[in-house]
Amino acid sequence: MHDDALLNSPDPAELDALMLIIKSFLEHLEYTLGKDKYSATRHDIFNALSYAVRDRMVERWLDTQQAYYNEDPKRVYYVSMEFLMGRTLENSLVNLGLLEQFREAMNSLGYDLDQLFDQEQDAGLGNGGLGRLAACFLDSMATKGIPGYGYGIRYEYGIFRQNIVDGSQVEIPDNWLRYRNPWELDRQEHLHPVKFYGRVVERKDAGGKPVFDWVDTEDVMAMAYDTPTPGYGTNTVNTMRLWTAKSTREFDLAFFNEGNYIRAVEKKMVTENISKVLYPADNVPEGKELRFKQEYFLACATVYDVIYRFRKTHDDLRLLPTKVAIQLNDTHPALCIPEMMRLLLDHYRLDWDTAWEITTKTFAYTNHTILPEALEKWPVWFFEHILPRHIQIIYEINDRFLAEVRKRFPGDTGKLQRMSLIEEHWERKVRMANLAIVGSHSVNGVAALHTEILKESVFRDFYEMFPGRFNNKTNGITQRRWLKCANPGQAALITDVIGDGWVKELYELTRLGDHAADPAFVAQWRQVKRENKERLARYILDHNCVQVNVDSLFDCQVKRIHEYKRQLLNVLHVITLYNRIKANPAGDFVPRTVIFSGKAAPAYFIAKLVIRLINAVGDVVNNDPEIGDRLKVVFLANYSVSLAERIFPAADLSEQISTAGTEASGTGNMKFALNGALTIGTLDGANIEIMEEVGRDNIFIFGMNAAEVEELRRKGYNPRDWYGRNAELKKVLDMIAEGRFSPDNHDLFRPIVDTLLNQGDYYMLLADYASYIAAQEEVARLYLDQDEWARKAILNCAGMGKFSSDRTIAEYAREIWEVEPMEIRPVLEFRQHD
Ligand code: IMP
Ligand code: B1N
Repeated sequence: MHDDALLNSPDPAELDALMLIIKSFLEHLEYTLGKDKYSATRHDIFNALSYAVRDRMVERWLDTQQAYYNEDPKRVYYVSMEFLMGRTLENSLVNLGLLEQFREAMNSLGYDLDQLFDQEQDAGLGNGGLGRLAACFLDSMATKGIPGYGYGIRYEYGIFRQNIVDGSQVEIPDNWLRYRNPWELDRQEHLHPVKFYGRVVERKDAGGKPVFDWVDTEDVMAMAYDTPTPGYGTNTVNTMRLWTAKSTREFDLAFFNEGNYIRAVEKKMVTENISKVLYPADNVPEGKELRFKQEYFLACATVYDVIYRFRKTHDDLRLLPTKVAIQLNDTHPALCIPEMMRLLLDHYRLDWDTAWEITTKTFAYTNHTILPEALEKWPVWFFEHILPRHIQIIYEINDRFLAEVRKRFPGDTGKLQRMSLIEEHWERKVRMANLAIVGSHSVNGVAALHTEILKESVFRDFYEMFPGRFNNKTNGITQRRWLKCANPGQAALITDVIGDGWVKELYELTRLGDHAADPAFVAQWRQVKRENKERLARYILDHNCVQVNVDSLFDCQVKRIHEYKRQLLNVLHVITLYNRIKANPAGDFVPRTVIFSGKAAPAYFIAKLVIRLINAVGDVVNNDPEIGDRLKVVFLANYSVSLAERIFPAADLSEQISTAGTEASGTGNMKFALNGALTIGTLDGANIEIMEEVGRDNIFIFGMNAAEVEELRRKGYNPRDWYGRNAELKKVLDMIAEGRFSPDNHDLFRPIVDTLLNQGDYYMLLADYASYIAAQEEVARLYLDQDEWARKAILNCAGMGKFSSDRTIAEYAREIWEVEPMEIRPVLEFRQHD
């Protein structure tokens, strides 16, 4: 042990606190994990430390939950198929205000806290923005003192790990629970049955009213695991409750009694498969039966739990909406709506109108996408087969709803067809968005433009019918994780000049604006960015064996690989730069390192081919001696929350180049700007609001806006016109098509060029190409003036106040949930650690 630091500590109270931390850590190492200093692995050290931290969190957690029980405030349930939490240790220490104490305690034992942070596996129970938004919201709800819960599924396998083999994505299962998850507590007593299959039997009750019994079902149990989610600088610690599937005892008995032991065990495994794996598709729905069962599994267990908790202190279910708000994170948990109706009707025997009023007043729905292919629709036969009672309820909702539509818009059969919850094609389907809109009192988009598009086009009929239901809640991110933890250098520099108020109130950053013209501050800012770039450069060397120039412009596009996000447009620019250097090898070029990272859905052929193309272009460019360090292209494997935390702080340029009108909001755009990157982007999603906040002069906007995209599509877009008219563009596409980047297989990248030239270039890369290239030239020009670049970067950071998820959550709380923040006072009994 190296406890000199301890012995030197002047303050006896401080010393006591450190001793308690050390004691707690050592006790967990010995008693919880059964290890001594000879047998402990680094992972054991990480786990023992995490348990010591969790203990301190649990005290405030119990206080918080007890206070909720005693004071009975209105609670919010954020229901989501995804929670992309990433790592927990550092964020918890920061939120609890214990980072420095723990650093010192671990130091005195000879451990470097930052190295221990790197031991932690990401909790990757999400695909991308939608899942990470849910995680940021939990942080902000606790920080704001909102009585909130996250409800989701405890997938045994999170988002796959991505390896790059010969330039291609290879998916590796993410067995994240293998080394235990120290943050969760299993709640064996919270075990709810979830029914599937079977049939509905109608009978009459004593009063002659019809009763619907759902019988002969196959039941699965949902068991709860709770993870405490602490707020920053408050005593509030909320709960994330994730469900895992367990077979029932009746199930076990029935099957094991058949005498075929192996078959019984097999059946048991199939049942428990429900929570086995996260579906890895982002912005495309997965029409699989297992996914449908997952969605109902979450809905059923959650609604049961919500009502159970409400009924601990209330009898009258009509009061539910005064005590409960349920926010649906897209339509994935929308089966909560018919499930709530089923319980109220069949179990609590309320009449339809009462049940419907309770339901619609309780639910609110957030839409996250306007890509038509991403709107969920489940075949009616899935319902008939798996949820026979729910389809009856959905038909009834639909009949009553369509009757209302008929009354409001007589004779408009087109409208009836468009608004029906049922799509009548050769395969009848339930439109989950229509169900969610009809069953909620609030429908929100996630950025101003996105909400306008919902109102004017995607859900236009619904907006006409229920104008008051639609509202916007522009996304945000938590500055605790995305600045304070991820970028300690920049965070400390900011705190030096404006204090640390920004950690709780991000609008404080406005005051940075006064320092943007201070040469000393600018110099420090540049120094911090440089150190972050050096750190990322080391990572790139270690993982990609590419030496990058730290003085080059770090040009980053990190996000899921999707055609609408247009990574391919970025590649076209890279090849253009390559050609320009080759054509003029002695010319002056602003050196760039173009960094890509992101996963493709395993079945998304073109997205995977784009990954191959990026790597193939990298092979050519990076190994061309004539190019030198003026251009490098790297693809960082396995984009994840923890890799994102390394990339954002090191970025100079943030690529937000989706076709206008396709990216609902984006949140990576906010993370980059907060970390002092300038944005090159289209007028899409939250980019527009970022521009409004940082000023038109401090962002590189290019390309068509959403109206122009629509207009061009209406007029008829022919990508070949653009190809023919722009020699540089033509050359780039010809190179890809002719196999310049695939010498061993000339046709390898043909399909990519085909999507552009022969399949209509749906996302209009060719139409935006020239404008993009021009904007990139402006970027390069500005980068020549490093001080001016830094000044604009500072102004970007200063303008990020609006994009805290604290602001977003405050708006949800006030305008949708009608919940009040509640202060948690510590209860001092039974305390071990204070
Ligand atoms: P939960 O919301 O059902 O998970 O309960 C959370 C907390 O509410 C518990 O940890 C207790 O502090 C409190 N609580 C729940 N039920 C009771 C009760 O019957 N009496 C007193 N406190 C309760
Ligand atoms: O949600 C984010 C937004 O910032 C992004 O713009 C948006 O693309 C993203 C089906 C989705 N929309 N839809 C999904 C994810 C998984 C899935 O199975 C759809 N993700 C988004 C947060 O608002």
